[in-house]
Amino acid sequence: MTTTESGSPAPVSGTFPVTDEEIAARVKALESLLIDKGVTSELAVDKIAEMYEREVGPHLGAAVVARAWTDPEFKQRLLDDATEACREMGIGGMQGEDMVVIENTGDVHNAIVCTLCSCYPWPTLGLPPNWYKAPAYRARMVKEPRTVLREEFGVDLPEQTEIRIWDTSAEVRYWVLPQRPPGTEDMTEEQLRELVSRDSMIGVGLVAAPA
Ligand SMILES: [Co+2]
Repeated sequence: MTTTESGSPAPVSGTFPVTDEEIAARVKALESLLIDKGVTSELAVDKIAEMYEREVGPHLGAAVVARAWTDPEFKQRLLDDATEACREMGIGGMQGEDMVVIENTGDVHNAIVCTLCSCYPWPTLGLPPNWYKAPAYRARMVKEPRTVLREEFGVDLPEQTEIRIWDTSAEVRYWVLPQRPPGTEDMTEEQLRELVSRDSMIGVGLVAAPA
C-alpha cells in the first residue's frame, strides 16, 4: 500500500471507494473471497466486528473522560497529547494514531464531524454510528450546527455559547472532553464513567447530572 509522508495510507487514485455503500459492497466481496479461499472464516470476521462493538467502544473514552475530570495533571496531558495520554491507560491502536481532544467549557461547545467520509477515533469511541456517516449530518453540522444540535439531538445551547465544529480526518481524529455536570463532586471515577455517553464525546450530547 502507498503511504504518505506521515505514514497513513494514501487513497489509490480512481479505485478508492467513495460512498458507504461502495465500501460496504467491497467489504462484503472481500469477506466472501477470503472465506471462499479459506483465509478466514465468517466466525473470525464476526469476532472482529464484535470486538469493535463490545471491547473497543465508547466505554473506553468514558474511562478517559472520568480520569480527566478527577485528575487535573492527566487532563492536561490529555489536552496536550491525547494519543499519548490514552496510551498511558492502555488505549490506542488503529484509527487512533493522531487523536486530539478538545475541551467543552461554559463558553465554548465543541463537536466533531468528518465532512469527507466517516473518520472517527475508533480506540476511544468504537465504530461510528450510522448517522455520523450520513451526508446530511456531515453537511448540516458544518453549516448550521446550532440547529442540528437542537433539532436532531435535543441539545439547546444558550445563544452566548460559541459552537466550534472540528473536521476529523485520517490525519487528525478529534473528540470531545465534555463538561463535568454539577452535583457530581462526591462521585468516584468509576461512578463518573457511567455518566459519559458516546454522544457527549462526539459533541452532540451533554453529560447529564445523575437523577
Ligand atoms: Co473521513
